[in-house]
Amino acid sequence: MNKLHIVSNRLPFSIVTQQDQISLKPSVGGLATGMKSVYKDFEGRWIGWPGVATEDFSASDFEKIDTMLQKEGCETVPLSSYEVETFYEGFCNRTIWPLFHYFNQYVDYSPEFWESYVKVNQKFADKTIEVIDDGDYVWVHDYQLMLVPGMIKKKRPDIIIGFFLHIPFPSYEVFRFLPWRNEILEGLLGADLVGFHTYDYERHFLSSVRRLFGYEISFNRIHIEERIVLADAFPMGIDYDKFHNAALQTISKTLREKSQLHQELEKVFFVSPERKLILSIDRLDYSKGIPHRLRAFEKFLEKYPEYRTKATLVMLAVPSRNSVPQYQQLKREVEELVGRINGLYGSVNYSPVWYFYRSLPFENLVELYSMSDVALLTPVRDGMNLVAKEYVASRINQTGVMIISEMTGVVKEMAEAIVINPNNEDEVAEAIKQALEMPVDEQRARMAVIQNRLKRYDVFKWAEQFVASLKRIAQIQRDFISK
Ligand code: ADQ
Repeated sequence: MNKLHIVSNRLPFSIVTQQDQISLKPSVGGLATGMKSVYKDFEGRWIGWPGVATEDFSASDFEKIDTMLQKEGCETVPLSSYEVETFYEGFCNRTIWPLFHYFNQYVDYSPEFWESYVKVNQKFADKTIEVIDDGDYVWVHDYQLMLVPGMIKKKRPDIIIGFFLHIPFPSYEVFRFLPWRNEILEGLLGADLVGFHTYDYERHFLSSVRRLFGYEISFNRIHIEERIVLADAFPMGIDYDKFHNAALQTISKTLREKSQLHQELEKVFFVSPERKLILSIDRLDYSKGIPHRLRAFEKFLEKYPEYRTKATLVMLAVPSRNSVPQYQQLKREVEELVGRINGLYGSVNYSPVWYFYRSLPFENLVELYSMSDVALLTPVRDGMNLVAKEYVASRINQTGVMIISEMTGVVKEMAEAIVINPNNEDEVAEAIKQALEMPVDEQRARMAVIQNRLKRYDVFKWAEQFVASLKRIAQIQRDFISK
């Protein structure tokens, strides 16, 4: 049987140490969910970093971790703390992430970061090559590993490789800033299939390939000497049923079963039944447009005083990349804005913004999704945005309104939402009003269409279609060579 191996920066487990006991905690993220269905079926290995630096454990403990992961079908790529700093926090999060999200002013072009990126990508490629058998497939994920396809292809030209980028691929005018743009493209072109969330990102990629290398491109096929590379769009979905079923359960919970958060929220509604909840959930990242959202909400309260006391913004931000200065600065900015709005419009019985700087368990997340009248998501740039899809899946009675930024990948699947430009604070303020006043029939009509779409194309379908394309390209490649 031909196996399918997954390669991603992080393995689908995190390492937990409690009273000197080391254990593995499975990741519940979207990628892990989608991939579990394919890599188990194909009996492949998952190659990645366990999320801890080698120095954090003794050699024998690290060996223990390695053995535990092996049993779960994983192959470990160990990284030293220097590599974590220069590869992951460096080139990945201080060079590629800001550049690909159009934050050129934040990009750090240190050659030291690039050198580390090359070395670490080689480690991932070498580990993958060790486990490959003839006829296997490899699926590499995301911006941390863009050189890996090329590195594998160099040693194993016979292996069919897929690559999926989870963040935007920027327009050529932005991509060209990168001193190592040619090397990155060469790395990606080592894949036989390069996947993106949207057709726009695919187009940007093809345009960079054309301009930098001048390869012949017909439709979405790139002709490189004796091979073909296919670029295509695969919008990533979520585990729709998991969110939908959890939301169903939330509704039927008895008082005792409800979480503290749920009970607190119900108390608020009891005191003021007309109170509306507006929800926003993201990692605390400058690409998510969090200050834009807060300023727009402030404008909304300023312009429509009748909503002071009647509308609360529940804002969840998951701590992220704390070691990068721009993230620390963003955290301060968000705290100041929250403080300002609550100071201006708050009272003993009313906090305009409830701000939680933490990760919440799945159960609480679903409770919030199902209790919120509006989801307000304002990224200034976002590859897809799965939160938007999770909110939709959790709306059992099909009420609820989605306000979504036009700068996200998900907007392509949500034409029925209220679409805004996050830089236009007046427009966002008006959108909040429109959402809060939208008749229930209209909410249901819009939500039903989005739900049907997302239900059909869930994370399992996404993975299945990518793998099906990978198999098709294997055939195309063979036909092309035999011509
Ligand atoms: P992210 O930038 O992390 O992903 P997103 O797609 O929104 O963004 O996924 C975030 C995930 O974290 C969601 O599943 C959400 O439920 C969870 N989450 C957020 N806040 C949480 C909280 N407070 N507590 C618990 N869980 C929380 C990157 C790209 C995206 C792309 C995905 C997938 O930046 O554009 O959609 O990969 O490809």
